[in-house]
Amino acid sequence: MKRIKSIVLIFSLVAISIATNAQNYIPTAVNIKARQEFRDDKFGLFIHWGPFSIPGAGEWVMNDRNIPYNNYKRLMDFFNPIDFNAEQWVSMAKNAGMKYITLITRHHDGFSMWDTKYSDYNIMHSPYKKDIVKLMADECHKQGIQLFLYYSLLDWGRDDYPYETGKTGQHAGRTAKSDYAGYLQFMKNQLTELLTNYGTIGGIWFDGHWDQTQPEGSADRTSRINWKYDEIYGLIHRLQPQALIGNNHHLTPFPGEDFQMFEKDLPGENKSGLSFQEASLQLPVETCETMNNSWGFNLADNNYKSVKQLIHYLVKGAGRDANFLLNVGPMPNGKIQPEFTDTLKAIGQWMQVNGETIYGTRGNIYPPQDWGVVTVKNKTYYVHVLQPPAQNYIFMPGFKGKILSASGRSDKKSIKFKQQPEGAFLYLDGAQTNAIDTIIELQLQ
Ligand code: FHN
Repeated sequence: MKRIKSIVLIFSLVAISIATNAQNYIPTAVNIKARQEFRDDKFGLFIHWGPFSIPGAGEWVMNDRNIPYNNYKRLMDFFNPIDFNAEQWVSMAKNAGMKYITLITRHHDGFSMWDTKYSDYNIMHSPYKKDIVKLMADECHKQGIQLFLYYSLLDWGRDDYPYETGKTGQHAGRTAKSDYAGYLQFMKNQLTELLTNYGTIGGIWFDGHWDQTQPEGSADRTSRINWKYDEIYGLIHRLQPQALIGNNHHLTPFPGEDFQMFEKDLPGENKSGLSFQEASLQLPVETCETMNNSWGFNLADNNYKSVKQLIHYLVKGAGRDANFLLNVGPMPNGKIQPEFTDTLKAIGQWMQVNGETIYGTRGNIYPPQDWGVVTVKNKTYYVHVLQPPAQNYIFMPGFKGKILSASGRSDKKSIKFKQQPEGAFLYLDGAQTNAIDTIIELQLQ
């Protein structure tokens, strides 16, 4: 009898844990809709900003220079971005053709950019004393652009974060024993604030999981701690079911996540050494990239990418069915440097003319080629020729769909084509070409 009772007990415990487990996460209808809209949006602005911007040495300055946390924290006393203007930032993103903004609310240094009850290390204790998340959320809602919130799972200052097993933040000067249960509760409290006080949120962008794993590419990337994502993700989906959860762990998506992100890589590529994971075919995919080589404001970084390079990244991403989240690191005074604003303006002008070939399209329908990619909307295929071919034609190997017509998108003039069993040929002689992207529109049967 005793044995039967314990078997029943074990079964009940297993059933309860299955029921609450993110493994069984079934996205709600609003979440599925939000995923589709996210895929349609294609282009977003990433903003890395906070007291870490003050030294002008990137957002990792505390870790890179081994600054003890109690010294580093003093930056809060100088963070007074009097030139910050949410209206200007949101307009800048919209004019660049971006459909959403992903804002750092708390990076690895643990500074909270909003009025949080759960940590004194926050914007209300800086001389600025205004809730940045609120200012941005209100403006995003006003201008009709989605706001996603970046939230670091890793914390370089708190001693309840399991820093003993972490890869970074080792010179912060922490000695007390960590306590993940306490830290988890802290994160849940903060996430509850973010998801209740700022209206509708597009999603939560987690980062820092990799602090507790072997480096990317290692055979075993098991986390040294149990983050209890089912609790964290469950909370978010309960508070705002449409909010999309993504986690920059550089692994295949975990149960409960709604989109997958890549960092500094197009899905399927691994130039950064961070992207060994395969691109998800089920979830929306996003890739983020910097305008120079830094996320946070960096006075020494002049490695600016050209407008052409960034448009190519956007187009190549769309061809692979991925959104592009392009970063700016605003200056500590709240202004965004002209190298960034000029580039965004130019991308916006390109998007005004060519956005139709990007927004609402789907990629991965035809594989990327050396000459470029294809984006698709219904029966229209947009052939993006990014590298002009040496010969006078584009060859689309293995292309099977029946082409009814082909025309240059800019001049609408017909383009000669030929279809053979081995693929399609599009002839470019006489076609209007473009130095950034020659777009050919194919109508399919
Ligand atoms: O450490 C961060 C880094 O500062 C930045 O936020 C990027 C953005 O993808 N993510 C982490 C590195 O993987």
